[in-house]
Amino acid sequence: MNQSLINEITNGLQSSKPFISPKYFYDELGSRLFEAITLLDEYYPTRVEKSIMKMYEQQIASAVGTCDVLLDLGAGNCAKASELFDSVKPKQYLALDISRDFLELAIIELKKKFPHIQMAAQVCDLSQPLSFPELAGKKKTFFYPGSSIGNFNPDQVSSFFKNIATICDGSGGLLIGVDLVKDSDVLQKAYDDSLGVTAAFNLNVLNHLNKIIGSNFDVMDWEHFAIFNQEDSRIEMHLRAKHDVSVTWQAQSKHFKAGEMIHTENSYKYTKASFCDLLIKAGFKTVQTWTDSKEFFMVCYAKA
Ligand code: AVI
Repeated sequence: MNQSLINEITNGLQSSKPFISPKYFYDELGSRLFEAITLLDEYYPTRVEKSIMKMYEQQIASAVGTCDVLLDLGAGNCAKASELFDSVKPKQYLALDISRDFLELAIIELKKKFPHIQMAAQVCDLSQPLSFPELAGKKKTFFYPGSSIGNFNPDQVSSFFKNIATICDGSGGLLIGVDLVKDSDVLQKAYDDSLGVTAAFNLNVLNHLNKIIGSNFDVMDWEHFAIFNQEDSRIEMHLRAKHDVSVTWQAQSKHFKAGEMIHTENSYKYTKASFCDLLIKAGFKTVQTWTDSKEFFMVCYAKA
């Protein structure tokens, strides 16, 4: 067992406001449950982002131009980035993701379809600073779709954008999708769907922790809770104890009273202006934006 992971998770669970990092959602089952979420009617971001990418394909292609390296942040099954290959014409494709599960298989399949592109997969935690010294001097396009940026807090977003702008070093840029502020009912349903897929995704993090730290969480003791926090402009996901629960792991134990919660995820929702402002303040020179007709979601290209 990796002691630093155990310490990190222990700090979260033993905190006065217990939390689990959302990066622990993505074990094999978690990745599949997330894929299932993206197919739900209520979970509009994936569908709407896809429609924006399709509707403005030409404009986006001419804004982004071609590049030497396409860096796919949070690549998953690599399907979204592969749609860009024809327009961006990368010589090299680097797929990064926290979970190895889909990544390597997806790359093997993609290599068959695009043998002229040099491809590599790298497991990577995007909450840590990125560095690609081996790519210095190459024109880089970073691709970060799906509003995964919403799972960072605003301070982390600023550092993340500065990190990318610095790596770009005056050429290339960042093509990114972000979910926008909207009616709280629509948001609420997207994170508390009628089939309970999001509930299963949220609860599964406890099974994943049991494997990582040897804890004895029982998902039957917990329930999914999602709420839109207007003030902080974010959906919060929590796990709420259905009754008093005691959990033990390693040499640790924690008692949760009935109703006590573990915070598992924030999903920030931005306005068009606030998001562009963050990109410009981080050092990008210009930002072009595309949205759907209801302004539910936005795709941006920030030029370095
Ligand atoms: C991965 N990320 C952008 C999703 C989101 O919408 O914040 C994760 C998710 N959580 C619940 N449903 C989907």
